Amino acid sequence: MGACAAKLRSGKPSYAAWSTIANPVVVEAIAQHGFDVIVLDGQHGHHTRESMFQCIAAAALYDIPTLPRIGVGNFADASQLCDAGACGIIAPMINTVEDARTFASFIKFPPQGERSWGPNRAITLSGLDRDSYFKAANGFTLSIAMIETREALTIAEDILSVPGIDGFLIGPSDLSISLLDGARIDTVHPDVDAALTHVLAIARRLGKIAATFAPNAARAAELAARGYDIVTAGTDQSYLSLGIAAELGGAKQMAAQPGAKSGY
Ligand code: 3PY
Ligand code: MG
Repeated sequence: MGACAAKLRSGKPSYAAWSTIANPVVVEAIAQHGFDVIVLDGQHGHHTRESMFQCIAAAALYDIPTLPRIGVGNFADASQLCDAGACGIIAPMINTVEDARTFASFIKFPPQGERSWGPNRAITLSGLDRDSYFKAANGFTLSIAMIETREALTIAEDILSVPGIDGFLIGPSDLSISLLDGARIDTVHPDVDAALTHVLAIARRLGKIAATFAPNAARAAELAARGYDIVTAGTDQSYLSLGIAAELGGAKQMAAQPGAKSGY
C-alpha cells in the first residue's frame, strides 16, 4: 500500500484499469496485463461493498493496488474499504470544501481526520504491524476527490488545499455536462480541456496527485504526456468489446481465406 502511494506520486504516469463488472475473476484477468492500479467502480459500475472486498483481494494476489470509487456521499464505505486493503478511495461529486473535509476525515486517522480504527485486512496486506500501520497509514491511504462540476472547478484550489485531500480525478463526462449547462456530453470540448490543464497546474503547485478518466488508449496516452499521474485506459466493458471484435473479426477473416491454418 505504501508502495502504491509512492508509485502514484512518482511523477511517472500510472495506467489504471476501470472495473465495472463486479466479479473477482474479471479483476484477476485484468490484473495479469500490467496495469498499475485498478479502479473498482461502485458509483456507476456494478460493484457493491461485498464485490469490492473480494476484488481488492483478487488484485492483491497479483500485487496490483485498488482504488474503489464510492457512491456520492458514501463516506462510511470509504473507511471500510480502506480497512479492507484499498490503496485509496475516489469520491465522486466533491463540490464544496465541506465535502472535501468530510471525505478526508473518513480516510485519515486522528489527529488529521476521524477514521475509526479497524484496518483488519489492510494491516495484513500492508505487511506492517499494528503500530507501524497506524503511524504510516495517513501518508499512504489516498483520498482522491472528483472534480466534475462547474462549482467544483471554480473552487478546485480550495478543495485541493484541504488537509488530507491527496489528489483529484476529473470526470470529463459530468464536467462537460455541467460546463455546457446540460446541453450535451462532450469530453473533449475546449472548456473541459482547459479545465484539465487548469486543475493539473494547481495540483502541481500543491504537490497533489492528478488523475482523470480516458475512454481509450489514444486519449490515455495524450493525458499521460500532458503530465497526469493516473490515467485510465478504457473500462472492462471496452476491453471485452475490443477482444470480441478482434476474435470474431479474426475468425471471419480466416474463414474467408480457405486453407489458412490456426496452428491449434
Ligand atoms: C465522468 O466522466 O463523469 C466520470 O465520473 C468518470 O467516468
Ligand atoms: Mg462522473
